[in-house]
Amino acid sequence: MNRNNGKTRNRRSWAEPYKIKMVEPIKMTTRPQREKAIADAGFNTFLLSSKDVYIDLLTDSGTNAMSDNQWAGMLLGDEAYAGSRNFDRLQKTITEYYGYEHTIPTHQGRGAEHILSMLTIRKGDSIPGNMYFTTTRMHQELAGGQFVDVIIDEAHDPTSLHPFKGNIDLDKLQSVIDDVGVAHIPYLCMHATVNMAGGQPISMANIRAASKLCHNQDIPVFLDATRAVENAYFIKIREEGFENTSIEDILKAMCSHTDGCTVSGKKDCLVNIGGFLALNDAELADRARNECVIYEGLHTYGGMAGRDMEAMARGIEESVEFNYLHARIGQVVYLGEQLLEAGVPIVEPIGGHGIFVDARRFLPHLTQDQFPAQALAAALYVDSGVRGMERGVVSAGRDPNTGQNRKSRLELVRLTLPRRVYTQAHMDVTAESVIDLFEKRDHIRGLTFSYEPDHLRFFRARFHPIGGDSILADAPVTSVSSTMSDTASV
Ligand code: PLI
Repeated sequence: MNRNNGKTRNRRSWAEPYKIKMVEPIKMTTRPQREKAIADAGFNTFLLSSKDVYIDLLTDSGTNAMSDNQWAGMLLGDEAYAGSRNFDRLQKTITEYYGYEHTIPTHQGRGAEHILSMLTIRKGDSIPGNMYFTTTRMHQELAGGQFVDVIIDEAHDPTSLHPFKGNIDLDKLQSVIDDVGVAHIPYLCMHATVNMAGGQPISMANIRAASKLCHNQDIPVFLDATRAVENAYFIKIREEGFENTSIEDILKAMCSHTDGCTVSGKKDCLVNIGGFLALNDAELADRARNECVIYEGLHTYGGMAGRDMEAMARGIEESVEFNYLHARIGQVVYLGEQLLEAGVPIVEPIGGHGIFVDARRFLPHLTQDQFPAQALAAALYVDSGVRGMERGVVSAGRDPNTGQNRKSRLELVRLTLPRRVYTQAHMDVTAESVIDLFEKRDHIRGLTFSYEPDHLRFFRARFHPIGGDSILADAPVTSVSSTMSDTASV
């Protein structure tokens, strides 16, 4: 297969702009070992021990490989409790690349979400956004608010080929504002890229238009810039007028339309831990520093070591290099194209940080209350030791007001690619396993809960297969009708 990022088949291939200097051995397991491991883990891939995983595509969060330059920076950690030099360097780098004036460091992305939510949301508020993200919505709800989805309809359709499925529907946004009133909208929560939609980007035109709509009505806009660099890559290759603009300039232009951002540094910033809240408003930043010292750590480290901040600053500089991004997203495309060629249903267009297999179409014999995406992730692990993650009805959780399951329209298994970690051969092994499973898909059993935690249940829930003890049955499984009660779709 020619690795050409979905363009013409005749172009010459590219290769990663780095070479491997150090390796981490991984264990090969047998199928009986994996059958036992997944049963012990309650058929939840989050509960597997990493030592039992062959190719770990659970997440791209904190799983990045750092460069020699970043590791060298780790030795320059200034571990002073207050006023670390590495914080100054990080803050300058964030201002240079993202454009915001004030940086509040946090232990990871959800720390920034917590601070922003506490400072801006009052009980009864509504927060419109381009699709929910699990931790973001949790913090919005804990602060007394409620998330309202205003993403375009195409985002909920895995087959739609819209190039910017992360876009905000301006009519939906205006009607939320009209319904609840400006006073009850603390901010627009804008994600770039949109994780739960399949790593789908938002266009510059849409960022500009949605921000203008909000700013005209004095509503601030905060960007979840966790994967904004990857979003900038899509703007460069898909949006007219940006072909010749650097990733750096696109990123800064995206941020310039917003009032601040929350970032999990564990993704684009090419590190293993850390995050930040960045703001333009000096007064809000000051209040955020006050919260930071309570929940995260002093406002010049926020839960990160000095060495972590140095690595993050260097990672940000590396993250905007076009050739790196081309290889990173090209690897995702390489995996996705193999699956598409074999007829495996995945979310299209292929997104930025992973392949999202459409479990509804993959397992039509299972109803959503049998957790098809959870079941498929468990079956994939048993087949080959590849670990993916459910992004469907289990992740969507329950409505805090009614206690009913939120029936997500998307029912996906995410195969997320850590940055600079795996090779083309790992992608081949993954694709072969998914394709083999697709051929015996009617042998995959549904699941039922055996333990359901109160919050963010997908992390720690446990399940049991329906009609047997193993996730893969010896014979085809017959379909059963749905009984799950649900509220509004998410
Ligand atoms: O995992 P944190 O706390 O560093 O970041 C939370 C977070 C915020 N926004 C977005 C878009 C995320 O994707 C995100 C975390 N994502 C994880 C853990 C993931 O596996 O996708």
